Amino acid sequence: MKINTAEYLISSAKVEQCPKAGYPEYAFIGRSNVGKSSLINMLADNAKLAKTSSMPGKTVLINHFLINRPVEGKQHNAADAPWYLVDLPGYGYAKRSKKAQEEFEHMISSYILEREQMTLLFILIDVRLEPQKIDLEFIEWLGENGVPFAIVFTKADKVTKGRLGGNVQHYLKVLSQQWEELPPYFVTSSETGKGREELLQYIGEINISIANQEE
Ligand SMILES: Nc1nc2c(ncn2[C@@H]2O[C@H](COP(=O)(O)OP(=O)(O)O)[C@@H](O)[C@H]2O)c(=O)[nH]1
Ligand SMILES: [Mg+2]
Repeated sequence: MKINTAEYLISSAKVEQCPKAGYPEYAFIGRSNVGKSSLINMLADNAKLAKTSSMPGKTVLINHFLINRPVEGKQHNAADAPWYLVDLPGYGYAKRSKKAQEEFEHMISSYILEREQMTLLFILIDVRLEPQKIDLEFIEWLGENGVPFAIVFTKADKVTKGRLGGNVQHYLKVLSQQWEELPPYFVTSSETGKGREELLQYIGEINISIANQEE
């Protein structure tokens, strides 16, 4: 699929405030600092779209971006159909108060469970790290709730090729203790653009199958 335009639309504190159009929606989530903003910018080929920040935990809003804004009077191809990209706040930010943490969890879970347009959730995992409890628990929660998701390993440029393959396989092995069938996964680097084509193609294929169902 092609990205013709990518623009920031709105930040919402609640799922009810999110945009109303029924475009397919792909949300990105992960621990603070996992590389979410960088990945979104890399996908959109716009270094400033989602603010990257070295200060974790700042964003506590649901950020909607519109990819491929429809042009009035012009038919779009399935390959460059409009979709929403959603930047969800990072979890696992230790400095939140208990109350803030509860509000945060409520916001995330209501978005994930109630947002009808949400087609797929991408969970970002720093490929350098041992599987983290917080991510594994989150993935388990998604499974319990039947939420469709895929895994995006980030920062692939930060490890050697050998360790990259080894870490990915190790992660999948840990997941396979929980899961009979492994989720789709992508290995990416925002520095080098690795994984961009694969991710966009995957999203494009889902968009096409949704468009075909609607016909
Ligand atoms: N080398 C490298 N650094 C990255 C990559 N992705 C993110 N970073 C760095 O990791 C830090 C956190 O990235 P950011 O996108 O702000 O993470 P977020 O908190 O998940 O949105 C920043 O210093 C980024 O420059 C990557 O693919 N490769
Ligand atoms: Mg960010």
